[in-house]
Amino acid sequence: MEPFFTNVGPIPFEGPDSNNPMAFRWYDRDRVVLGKRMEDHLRFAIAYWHTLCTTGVDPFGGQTILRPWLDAGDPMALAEVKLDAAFEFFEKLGVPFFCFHDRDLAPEGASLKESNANLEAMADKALARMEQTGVKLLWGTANLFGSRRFMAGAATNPDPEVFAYAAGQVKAALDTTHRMGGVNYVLWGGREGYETLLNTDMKRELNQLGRFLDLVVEHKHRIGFTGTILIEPKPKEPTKHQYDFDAAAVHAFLHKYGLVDEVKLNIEVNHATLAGHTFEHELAYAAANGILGSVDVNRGDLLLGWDTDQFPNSPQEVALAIYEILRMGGLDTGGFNFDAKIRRQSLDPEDLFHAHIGGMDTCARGLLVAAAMIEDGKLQAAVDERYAGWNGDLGRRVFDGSASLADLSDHVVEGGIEPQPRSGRQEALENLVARYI
Ligand code: XUL
Ligand code: CO
Repeated sequence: MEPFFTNVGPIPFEGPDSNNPMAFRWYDRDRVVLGKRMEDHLRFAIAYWHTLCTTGVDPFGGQTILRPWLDAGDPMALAEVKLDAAFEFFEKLGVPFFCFHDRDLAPEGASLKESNANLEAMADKALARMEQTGVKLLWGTANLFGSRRFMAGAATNPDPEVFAYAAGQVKAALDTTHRMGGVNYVLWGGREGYETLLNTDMKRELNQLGRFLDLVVEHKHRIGFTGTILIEPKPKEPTKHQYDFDAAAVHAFLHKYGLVDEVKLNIEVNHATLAGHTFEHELAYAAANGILGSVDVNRGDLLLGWDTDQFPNSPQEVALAIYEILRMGGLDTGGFNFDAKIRRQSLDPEDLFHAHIGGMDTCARGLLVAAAMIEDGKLQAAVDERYAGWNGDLGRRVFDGSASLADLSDHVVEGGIEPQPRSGRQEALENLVARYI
């Protein structure tokens, strides 16, 4: 096998003083932070679709990024060339995991049967590379949005034959993920939404989506897959309105269909911001409700209103997100998947290394900052102090059911109570955060 990334060797850790662009300055995988190795906190994964398949195409222009496996030729032979480059990249970068869509690992065939056979064959080849390199699978997923047949949705399609086709595709992708030792399976509903209510029966579509998820969970148990099923919320793009809009919408959906104990969330930065939230808001909401599973780490662009999927580069932003993750005890089967792509003008194979090294270093710095925030404990102490009143008798009576609405009224009226507002100290806390950066 000829190497593809001929100008780059394994990426070493050289520390913050290094000027070597092909070295980590912060990501030191064996460094122990809060009792755990950095690698085990962050569980980095490479997104096969962006890292290997990005062509630079945008709505105004075609392919700019050239790769041998993107040339014309026998699709299975090209998929293998791509696989070799992928594992060379994973190994040189030193990441523990990758993630894939069925159709970026193996090409679509002339029928579902043929596509499934392609996927099986490529999974065998991937498994061999996984054994050689020790790189593992964080999650697999099915592409239920690219093909023309899914233009009106997959599970939410008006045609039950499309629902069945999608079911068949997910079955194959989940079976394959299981066979490859994947520790999660992701469902991102790329076209599970609508363009116009004029042609949409929303109630029916939601029931279809609930039923589909039920079938996936049932199949997971049938085959003995012990990984986590994850839904990835996104408010829009490609659809005008997507049903799995944000963490709160998915949480309500899981409750309605009785799946809240079966399914968790994969939260993505740029999806959170498209929904009008911060990344840490989505993480905090999911963590507060026990449904945080994994993250797709990337960033958007404040001045562009779409999903730009750029690599993270702000340690402060990432630190606030990791702070939420650490506070909930860390990701269990989840990890940090770089659902991020290089820009249209980033043509060189080396640009892929710069992108991932920067993203990994940003997350590593974010982890160190978040760990300092936890160890110092001042932020948590300020929050504890703010709510301290709830630990008293009144707070206890509200929650143990011993105080009715009338009792609370009496408490205030008879006690002549006038609550005294206290400062929220936002600026002081923001300054405190700035000290850790
Ligand atoms: C699309 C997106 C997907 C999912 C997997 O915005 O984030 O790549 O992560 O289908
Ligand atoms: Co994603």
